[in-house]
Amino acid sequence: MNYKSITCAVALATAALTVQAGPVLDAVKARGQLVCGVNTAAPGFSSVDSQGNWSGLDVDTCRAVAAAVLGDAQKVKFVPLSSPQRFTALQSGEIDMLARNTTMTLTRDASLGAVFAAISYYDGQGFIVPKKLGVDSAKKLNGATVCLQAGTSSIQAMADYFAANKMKYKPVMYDTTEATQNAFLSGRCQVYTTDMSDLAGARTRARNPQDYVILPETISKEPLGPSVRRGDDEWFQIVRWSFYAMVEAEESGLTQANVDEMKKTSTAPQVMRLVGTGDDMGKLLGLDKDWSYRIIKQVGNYGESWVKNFGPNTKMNLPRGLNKLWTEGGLMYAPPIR
Ligand SMILES: N[C@@H](CCC(=O)N[C@@H](CS)C(=O)NCC(=O)O)C(=O)O
Repeated sequence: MNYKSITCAVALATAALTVQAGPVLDAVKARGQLVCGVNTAAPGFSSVDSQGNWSGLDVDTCRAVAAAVLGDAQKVKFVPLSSPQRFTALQSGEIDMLARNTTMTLTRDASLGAVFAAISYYDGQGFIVPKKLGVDSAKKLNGATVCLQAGTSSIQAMADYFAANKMKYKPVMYDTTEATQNAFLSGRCQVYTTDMSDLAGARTRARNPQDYVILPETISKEPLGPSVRRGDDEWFQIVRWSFYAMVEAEESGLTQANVDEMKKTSTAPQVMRLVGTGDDMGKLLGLDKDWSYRIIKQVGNYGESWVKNFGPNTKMNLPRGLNKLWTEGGLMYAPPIR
């Protein structure tokens, strides 16, 4: 046997292994509910209305996992977490997964007991300033007083950018978004810096949004995505592929509205795997054959969720930009479900 055929034999043997359910999957099934850590209020990612209904892209990521695992996207308990609380909640077992506009960085992925399962939103950090400050570029912020939120990746990105550009600033730190934004909107600092997606939300909170301007520079990469606790590979796979199923559904033209029809009629292998009529992908994840069909039916594809939460009919009204599919010039790309 040459080296290549040995490698193939090993790969086949591995594929034939029976899948063990991880402890988190067992616990979620026994509880009949997924516990998901989300933002207290980040328009587009997660927010709750006066009836207690949650919505947002992160909320949909949690719902996709519940649909895959429990058969019902509604079986989620949302635990609102502030920036400084989020990783402790994951480490302690208070939540099964974290989907809270959280940036994947090497430090977080390697040292906080968390592991990132996917990137669900490509963001970047920016600045908002009052128009009357008369500044049109981040390069003109030398000496500014800057509002920042504790426990966020914004602090390091800010320090890096100012150091690289040989500028100084005075940081003013708050624990919650509300306190940070209020401080900025009431003039206690001249600049507020955070993810571009958050800046859009912050401006909507101003009494006169037109009095504020978001500066053109994006100073960092902020790839946001769901994470799970270290040590349960099976659970990691479930969260990762539940999200990818939403992206693959968009690539394959599957929507909430057409998925039933496609389940009945499609003969395309890629579509058939996703709607549960082709090769069984679920059993490799410890799930049933309809896991991804339910995600599409109950939650929708990635693009549907994006447009519902950030699109032109929302107060966020953000350009899809890097979050377009790779086939349309963006970065959103799901490894194949086959
Ligand atoms: N993506 C960044 C920032 C995420 C973040 O926490 N942003 C703040 C600023 S808007 C936020 O969402 N705060 C909400 C809260 O603490 O309730 C990170 O992962 O650190």
